[in-house]
Parts: sequence; C-alpha cells; structure tokens
Amino acid sequence: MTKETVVELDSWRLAQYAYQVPCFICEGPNQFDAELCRHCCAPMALSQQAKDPKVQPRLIGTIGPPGVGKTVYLGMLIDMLSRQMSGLQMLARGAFSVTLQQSVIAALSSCEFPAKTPSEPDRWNWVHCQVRAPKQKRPVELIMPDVAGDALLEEVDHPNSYLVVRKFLTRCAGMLLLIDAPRVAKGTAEQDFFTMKLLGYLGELDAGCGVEWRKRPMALVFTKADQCEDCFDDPERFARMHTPGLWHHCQERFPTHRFFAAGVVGGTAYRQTRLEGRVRVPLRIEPRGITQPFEWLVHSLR
Ligand SMILES: Nc1nc2c(ncn2[C@@H]2O[C@H](COP(=O)(O)OP(=O)(O)O)[C@@H](O)[C@H]2O)c(=O)[nH]1
Ligand SMILES: [Mg+2]
Ligand SMILES: [Zn+2]
Repeated sequence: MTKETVVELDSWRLAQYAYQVPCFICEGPNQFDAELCRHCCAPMALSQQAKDPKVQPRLIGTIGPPGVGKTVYLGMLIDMLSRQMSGLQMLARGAFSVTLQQSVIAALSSCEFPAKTPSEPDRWNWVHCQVRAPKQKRPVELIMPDVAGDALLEEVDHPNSYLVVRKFLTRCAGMLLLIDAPRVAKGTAEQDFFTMKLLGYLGELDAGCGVEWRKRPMALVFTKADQCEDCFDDPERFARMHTPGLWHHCQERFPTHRFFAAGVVGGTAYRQTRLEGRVRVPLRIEPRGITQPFEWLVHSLR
C-alpha cells in the first residue's frame, strides 16, 4: 500500500556550504560550521566574533623559546587583569578564551606548573578579549594565542613550516618577547641566540603588512625573575650585562622597546613523581611585574 505524502527536501541545507567564511588569521576559506580553520587551525570563532568592521581586533604575540614561561605568564596575566578593579581591565570574549586562564590557575592552585604546550596548533589555547584602560572611552579588542615554543623554533629555523605562526606573527600589532632570566644569569648564550634569531625572523616578515615590524612595540620580559633578584632592580642593566647581543639588536632595530622583569611564584622546589621523575613545583604564588609589560604594550600600540 502506498500513501501519497509530501516529503520536504533538505537539500537547501547544502546551500549553506557554498558560502565560505574566511579565517581571521590566515584568511583561508572555511565552511560556515568549522570549529578550527582547516588551513592553520586557528579557532573559527575569532572570525565570527570579529565581524564588526568598526572594531577590528589587534593581535598580540607572546613568544620565546620552549620552557621560558609563556603559558604560566599569559595565564597569570589574564587572571590578574580579569579580576582587578582598577587600572587595565580585561573581559574574555567567548568561552574558549577562558580555558588558558582556567588551566594555568587550576595547576598553580594545586602546587603544580601547567603541562607543556603541545606543538600541534589545533591544541593551542587562544584568548580573545576586550581590554579597557581607565581613561579610554573605547575598549581595545585583542587576540592572544599561547603558541608552543617548539613550533616557534621550527618556524624560525625552517620558514613556512608552521603557517599559523607565520601568518599570526606577520599581523601582530605588538609583541611580548620572553627571556629566561635564571638561564641567562648562569651565562648560557642559548637564550640570547634564540631571541636574536626571532628578531631577525620578524624583520623579514615585513612584506605585505601594514606597519614595518621595527616600528611595532616590543616588551622584552625576563621571566622567572623570582630566581634572580637583581633582574627586578634594573631589567635594562640586566639585559646589557647578560644578553648583550639582544640588547644591541633592540637598540639598533626596534626603537619602541622596553625591558621588564616578571615572576609568578615566590619559590620552587622539586617533587619526585612516578611517571615523570623529578619535576619542579611552585611553593607559593607571588606574582610580581606581571601586568606592567602588558600595560606598556597596550599604551604603545599604534
Ligand atoms: N621560578 C619560576 N619558574 C617558572 C615561572 N614560570 C614558569 N616557570 C617554570 O618554567 C616551566 C615552563 O613554563 P611554561 O609556562 O610551560 O613555559 P612555555 O613552554 O614557554 O609555555 C614551568 O614548568 C616552571 O618550571 C616563574 O614565574 N618562576
Ligand atoms: Mg607553553
Ligand atoms: Zn586559518
């Protein structure tokens, strides 16, 4: 027995796939319902949130060698700015923007440091936020990813190996460049070499982007300064003494730069674990100099 019924065709749904949404970072076309860009793995939510042509988000890079403290610094910075009642205030846009802060603070509050950032871009945390300065009428929209140091290293050594890193750094409006203070104080030159390589790489990214890289502001932050007190006293002098190559490079090539010192913890100890062996753990959280580099950077943005 056959019944005559009207069956509604669902093919109209396919029409939505004909319309491609450009990725905010690499501008590659993506389907409207993609979660991550299929070209560079940046979250497609950034494109949705940045639809208003009047408010275009600025990109801020937090870069440095693996293990320098990027994840811990960024997580703590966002936590402090989103809680403080005076000075710069930050408001996360989108649920994904809270994940970095949440994971860093959860680790620190259980007396651990967060796990190493995976080198696969689809597992990085991105933060899209509004930052409001006390005397500014309009908030500034910023996008800040927590990039893996290994990926940065790979892209600097072999350009075009990490599309997302290249596209992102090309469009960055300002940069937080992190340097491991205790390591440079010990006299190892590897931090100095890496940062100089990175600055050389940035200088070559100029083609096709607005402001020349040398004119963009760069905050150079000595991390883990809780382990070398003299770095807090005068970060500029510390740079001249321990990273002379970087110091000269900045004097010559980056007119808008400043050195800072920051520390997230008040002391560290070692814990013996079954799986990872001896791991460093924070004893207490005692943030110092965390917001100053970021405040300077936001005020120096062109
Ligand atoms: N003493 C001290 N150690 C830190 C601090 N921040 C990070 N560390 C250490 O540096 C390691 C790497 O930090 P992480 O943020 O994961 O580095 P990333 O690879 O640059 O993201 C941590 O596991 C800690 O052992 C800090 O403020 N003070
Ligand atoms: Mg990390
Ligand atoms: Zn993309």
